[in-house]
Amino acid sequence: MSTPNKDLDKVEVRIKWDPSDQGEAPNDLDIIAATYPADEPYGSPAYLVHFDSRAPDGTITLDRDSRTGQGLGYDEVMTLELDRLSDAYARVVVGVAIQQRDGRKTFDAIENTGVQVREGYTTLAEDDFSAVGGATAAVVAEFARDESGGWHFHGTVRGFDGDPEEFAAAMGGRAFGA
Ligand SMILES: [Ca+2]
Repeated sequence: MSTPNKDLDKVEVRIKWDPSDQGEAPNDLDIIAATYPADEPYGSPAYLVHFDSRAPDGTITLDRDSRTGQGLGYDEVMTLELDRLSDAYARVVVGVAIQQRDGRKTFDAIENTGVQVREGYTTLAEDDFSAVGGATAAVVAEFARDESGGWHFHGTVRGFDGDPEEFAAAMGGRAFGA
C-alpha cells in the first residue's frame, strides 16, 4: 500500500471505527503524531500532537476528536501542514492507539476500523488494520524531508502492543523501521 509521494504540502490522516456494543466500555481510538528534530530524527519526539496535546506552532492539528466512534464517516481527523513545519523538524510519524483504560483492547475487537491518508483529494494510503488485528496500536504513516527539503510519505501499517503512552514514546524508534 506504499505510495512514494514527493513534496507534500498539507496532508490529512483520518480514522473511523464503530462504537462498542451497549453496556461495554467505549471504543476510543486516538490519532497521535510525533515530530522529530532534524539533528536527531530517530531520537525522542520534539513534541506530540493528540487529543490532549497541541503543536506549539499550530502546524499539526486534531480537527475532529471522538471518544466513542459514534456518528457517520470519519470519527477522528488530523491535519498536518508539512510545508509550514520549521526546518528544525525533519520527520513526523503518525500512529493510531486504542485507549486501554478499561482493559486490553485490540483492533480485532473493534468493528469497521479504517484509516486513510490524503493530500487534497488524492488518497496516499488506506488500510483497515486487519494485518495488525492483535495489536493495540499501529504506526500508519511516516513523513520525512529529503535533501531538498521536500516532504515525502512512507505508507506502512506496523502493529505495537502497549498503552498509548508507551506507543507514543516508541513509535518513531528504529525498531519500527524507516
Ligand atoms: Ca479518540
